[in-house]
Parts: sequence; structure tokens; C-alpha cells
Amino acid sequence: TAQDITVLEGLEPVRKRPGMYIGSTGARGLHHLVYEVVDNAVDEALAGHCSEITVTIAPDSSITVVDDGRGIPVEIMDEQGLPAVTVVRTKLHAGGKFGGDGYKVSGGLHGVGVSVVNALSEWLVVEICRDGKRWRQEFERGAPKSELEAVEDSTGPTGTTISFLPDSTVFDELEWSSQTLVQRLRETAFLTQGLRIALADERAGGETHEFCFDDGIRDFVKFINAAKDPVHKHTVYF
Ligand code: 0RA
Repeated sequence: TAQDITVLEGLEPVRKRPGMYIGSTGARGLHHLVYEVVDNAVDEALAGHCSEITVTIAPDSSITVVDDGRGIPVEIMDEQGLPAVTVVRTKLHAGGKFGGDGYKVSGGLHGVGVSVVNALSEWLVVEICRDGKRWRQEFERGAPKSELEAVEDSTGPTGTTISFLPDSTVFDELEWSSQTLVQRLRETAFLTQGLRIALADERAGGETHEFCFDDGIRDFVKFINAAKDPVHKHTVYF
């Protein structure tokens, strides 16, 4: 719940030394932002509440990640007097993975990630469908631009949508490599049996890819052996 999230510090250190948090401000660090947001949705899938994640690259270089999980909690946290989703976006090291056994670690920065993505984005918008409402909050370079607000009633499925535009004053360039993202998202899908992950590249000439592996790691072994003649035709998995 919101009470399980620990707050350590604000986001100024992230903007001061981005490389310390994401490795580099080059192509690797840029793509790391997407992995961070996706990994959070994967955690929701590992917890058994999310079956589909869609990543979209927009022509303006912004990224949108949609999941059909329970939605990031929106209730007010006692200590902060702010909604949990706001704390998770604006304070460093805020996350269920810190100081508790909240949920499994799928990879990445162990919960510091979402606030780091926010700090290093020119803008970030989070939309959550849960508790009968569609909630929305906008940020600019990590700072809330508005309070979390209930935009409308929502009786449909729950889930979280995060859109962000990396800060061009932080990164050397905002050139997304669909090949890099395809490779990573395919591997993520192999590692999370049954989870459907789509990548929609909406830039000129872009393509859509979709990954879902009902046999998980066995499918991965088949994939890497596709053009080979393996000694063992049968994959042994346990
Ligand atoms: C902790 C608790 C609950 C949801 C999540 C985390 C959550 C986080 C993310 C990040 C991206 N997508 C997400 N979806 C869910 C919900 C707890 C509850 O409903 O009882």
C-alpha cells in the first residue's frame, strides 16, 4: 500500500549527475528510460495483475507505455500528505521495492527508476484508471505541473499510462532505435511467460511488433537456436 513506500531524497541530484543514475546521457541511457518504465509494468505482471504492455514511439520522440494492471495507487500517503503516485514520481528512491518485500524485482534500477525518468524528461504525464476514476498528473523536468486530479469517471478496465519526452538538454540526442527496443522487449517477453508486449513505432516508416511467449524461456532457446542445428532437439527446462 502507499504506507510501504519510503522516501529518501528529491530529484536535484539526478539532474545534476544523470550518468550516475542511468549510466550515460547517450543512446544507452536514453533507451534505459523506456526499460525503467516497462520494468515497472512487468512487475505488475509478475504480481499477476497485468497481461498486456504496449510501448508507442510517437513522431515527436515521446514514448507512451500502457499497461492493464491495477493502476499505480493514488491514495494520500500519511507522511507526505501527497498521493502515492506523486511521491513515486517526484522523490528519489520512492518505491515498493525499497525497505520492504513489496514485489519481485524484474530488473532495472530497483524502484529509483520512475522518478529518474521523470527528472530527466522535459514532460511526463501519468494517467491511471482505478477506484472508478481516470486520474491524471503532469510533470515538467521532475516537478509536478498540476496536482493529481480525477479527470472523469471510469468504469472500464484498470491500468496505468505513462507518456514522457526525454529532456533534450540532458541527452545527446533523442533518436530511438526500434531495433534496440525490439530486442529488449522481446527478451522481456521471453522472461515473463504469457505477457503480451507490443511496440508501435508511429514514426514515418515505423512498424509494429508484438511478443508473447506461452513457453517462456523454452521459446527463447528455440528462438536463439532457430538457424542452428542443436545437439539436443528438445529443450529441457526446470
Ligand atoms: C503497487 C501496488 C499496486 C499497484 C502498483 C504497485 C502498480 C505499479 C505500477 C507501475 C506501472 N504500472 C503499475 N501498475 C501497478 C496496487 C495495489 C492495490 O490495488 O491494492
